[in-house]
Amino acid sequence: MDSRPPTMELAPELEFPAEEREKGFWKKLKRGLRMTHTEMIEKISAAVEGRKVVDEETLEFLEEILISSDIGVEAALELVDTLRQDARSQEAVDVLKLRERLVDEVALMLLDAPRPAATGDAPTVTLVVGVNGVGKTTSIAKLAHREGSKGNKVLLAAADTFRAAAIEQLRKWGDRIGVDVIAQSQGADPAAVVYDAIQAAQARGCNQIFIDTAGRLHNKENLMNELAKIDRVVEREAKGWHRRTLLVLDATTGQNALNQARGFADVARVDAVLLAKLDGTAKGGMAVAVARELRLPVLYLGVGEGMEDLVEFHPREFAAALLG
Ligand SMILES: Nc1nc2c(ncn2[C@@H]2O[C@H](COP(=O)(O)OP(=O)(O)OP(=O)(O)O)[C@@H](O)[C@H]2O)c(=O)[nH]1
Ligand SMILES: [Mg+2]
Repeated sequence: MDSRPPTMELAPELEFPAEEREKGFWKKLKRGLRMTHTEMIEKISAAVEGRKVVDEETLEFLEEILISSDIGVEAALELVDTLRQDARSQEAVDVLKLRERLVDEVALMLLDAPRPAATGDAPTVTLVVGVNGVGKTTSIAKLAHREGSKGNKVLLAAADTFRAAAIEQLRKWGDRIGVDVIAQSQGADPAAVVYDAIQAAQARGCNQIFIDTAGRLHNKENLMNELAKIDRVVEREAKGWHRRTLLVLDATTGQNALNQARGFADVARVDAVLLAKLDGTAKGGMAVAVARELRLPVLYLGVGEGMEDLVEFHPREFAAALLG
């Protein structure tokens, strides 16, 4: 049975509200982080082997391990520094406590990162952006499925009009999850598709719209204009709706994904990140770098190719699955 997170001594503010925990949450999160977790734990075990206390040499190994997990240099140095201070003030830190300390510190770090504005019950338009192949369309399907199962009425907008196959892919997902897809033909103006989608959503009483976009970043100006145009349509047509732009990053690309995020932040407002393909990489530490270095809230994690393979991001659970 693997449905509950391990119990650990954590500050009360790190406790995870049980009512938010979905069925299978912990299992999916663990599965998504398995490669990262295994690699980190193996390396940490090797670094502390034969030692009883955390000494300076262990701390140096640890620093390398943390950096190689893609949590970012800044976060790695800060974590190691905290442990160094522990070692000074308490004379000796037991190696058995090391992982517990790391879990706590990583969780605190993530809790300290910006959080997205609460949407309450407001109907929401989510513009989903990201470069080619990062997992936008699949993630939209997962989000739509998730919202649908919570009782929300969802509509998808096929605003990636660049390729006919992209529209077809979204339609297929729509059929599979039982959600309407608003589309025009290939080459149509993406903003016009979004306009149609908002009208349809209002007519059909939908309260969640997800907009699929094309992932071309090679021409920044084009992309900027396109996203700005979509944004104007949403602002004008979806009055009273909550608007957000969700950036999808491919976790397998590590530091490269962080650079993509910086690129997107230059051309559009980015409110939050969905970190996809966590299941296929040992670079799961990236979520920390996104929160810490980019100062962007991570909202969701993609942990597989199926419609159920999505988990909400929660700092304490993430830290526990990463290092606990
Ligand atoms: N393992 C795994 N694969 C994923 C995940 N998310 C997406 N994929 C796969 O990544 C590939 C690309 O996904 P898409 O959703 O088509 O990506 P996209 O960003 O829409 O791609 P473009 O529309 O071409 O820009 C597909 O084979 C997906 O099944 C994930 O969380 N885990
Ligand atoms: Mg796509």
